[in-house]
Amino acid sequence: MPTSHRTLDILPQTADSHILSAASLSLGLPQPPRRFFRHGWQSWSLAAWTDLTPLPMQQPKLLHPMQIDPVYAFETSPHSSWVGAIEIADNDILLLGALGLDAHVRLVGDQLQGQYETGEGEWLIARGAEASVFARYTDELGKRLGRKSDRPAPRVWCSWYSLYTAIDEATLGHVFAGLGNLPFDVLQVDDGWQVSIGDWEPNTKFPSGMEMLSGQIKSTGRRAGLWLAPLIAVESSRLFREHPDWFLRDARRRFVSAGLNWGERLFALDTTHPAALAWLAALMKQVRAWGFDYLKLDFLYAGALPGRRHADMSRESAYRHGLKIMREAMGSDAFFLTCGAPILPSLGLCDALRIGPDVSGKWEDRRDAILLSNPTTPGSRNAVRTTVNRLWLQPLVMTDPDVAYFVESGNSLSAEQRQLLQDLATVCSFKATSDLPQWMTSAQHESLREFLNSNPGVQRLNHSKFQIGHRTVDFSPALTLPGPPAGPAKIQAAVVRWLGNQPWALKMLKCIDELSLQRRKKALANKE
Ligand code: 9PG
Repeated sequence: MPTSHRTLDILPQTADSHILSAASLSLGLPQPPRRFFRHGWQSWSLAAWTDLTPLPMQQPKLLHPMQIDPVYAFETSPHSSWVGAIEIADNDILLLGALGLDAHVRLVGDQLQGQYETGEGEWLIARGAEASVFARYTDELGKRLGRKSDRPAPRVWCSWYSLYTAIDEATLGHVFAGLGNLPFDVLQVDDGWQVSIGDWEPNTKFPSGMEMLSGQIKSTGRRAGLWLAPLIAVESSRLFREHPDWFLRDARRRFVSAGLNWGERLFALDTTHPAALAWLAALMKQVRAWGFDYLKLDFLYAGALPGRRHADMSRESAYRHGLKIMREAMGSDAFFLTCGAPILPSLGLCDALRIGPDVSGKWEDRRDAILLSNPTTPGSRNAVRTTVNRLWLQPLVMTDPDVAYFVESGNSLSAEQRQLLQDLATVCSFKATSDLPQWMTSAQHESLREFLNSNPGVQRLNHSKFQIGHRTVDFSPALTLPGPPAGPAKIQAAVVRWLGNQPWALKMLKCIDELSLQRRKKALANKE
């Protein structure tokens, strides 16, 4: 396909916008901008307004495939996936946004540049107030990829942030009973039920099987939800051992890394391989047959990693093809939440999309945030920051900000920080928690009930401030980025960065996490 480069020296006037086609595009800026809006590739990757100095490279590098677009990890200029924007002056924003897949934006000197990885595609160039340029962008994306359905988001209880992988039949049964008549629409079972990542059968902690588990949830009048990560497999899984040909490889025929988690290397399914696609469709049908109709499909970025594929397709088209096959197989009546998902290629095919990294019981982890310069790891401040910067997606998809906390035990969040997460859920119109009823005081139980039942009016006052009912809520304490390590922290950072890139050190961390999980489980058993 012939590819074209376009150069524009005259910017659009305020409140003006236009669409043009080009493989690559350069916009000459009259003066250096004040700030740059960068948009991370997948759910967990950073979205934020930053100054123009390049961000320090986030660490560990071993986790890049799992946290950012690994192709652009070493970019030195400010970089953004699909859409970038600059602030020229107060209320004067210039947005450059791709309307197709596999496109990136960067700021190089006095030029805002856009580039498609393959072929030519459309670009929107819009100038005006932040809210209006992003509204123009979502409008055009909606025409091409699809818009949000009218159904309201369900209110979800999810097992992850209280129990992590320490779930089993008895513990979940106890929790479900304890939730009583709290107004949840879905009880969602997260990671921990499966034999292995890749082998999606119930493990020995679920001896009565998956139909029993979904039946137990449905008997309370709610929908049953299940977590799966269908596009990855760990090295030790049967799936990977039996079907190595279904997995992505690089030009030298080595398996492409999809990151490292659960103490193992992760590999990525080729979503253009016919047998892999048939397996994915059968898996979705199996999960529906078990009785689950709220599916949280996670670690989906793996389908769009660079590599050699069975069919010659761009990486994000290949991912979108896989997603479409899964959507068709699960049925349009299933509720489909995508997580760890590349943003643009997920639009129009799922009901809801996680738009930030995981929350956690910590506001900010010093090791991750400062020593490793990593804004994508689980942490509530990271989650609020990226989620607020992705609210422009709201007309296109239900935006999942992750769970809010109501209990005081098991987390170190302040009352204000817990409130901020609850307010973010209200702003997103997506309410979820993992709190255990056994850990709630009666006052916390009632405030959770009130939160789930309430429907206050929400009005955005500016980028970070919202009117929620009668209260004004300001998310700005979460939006800035911590600075690079300084003074003695520099030496600490060098050591932690080195350790973070040793697979054995990451495995050791996993063991430490596992020990603290066991302690949590014991504490839980003692409360029962
Ligand atoms: C289950 C969890 C939960 C959670 C998901 C996802 O290392 N990482 O960068 C990393 C990020 C997120 C993550 C796991 C690892 O969590 O977002 O809600 O379902 O998987 O394992």
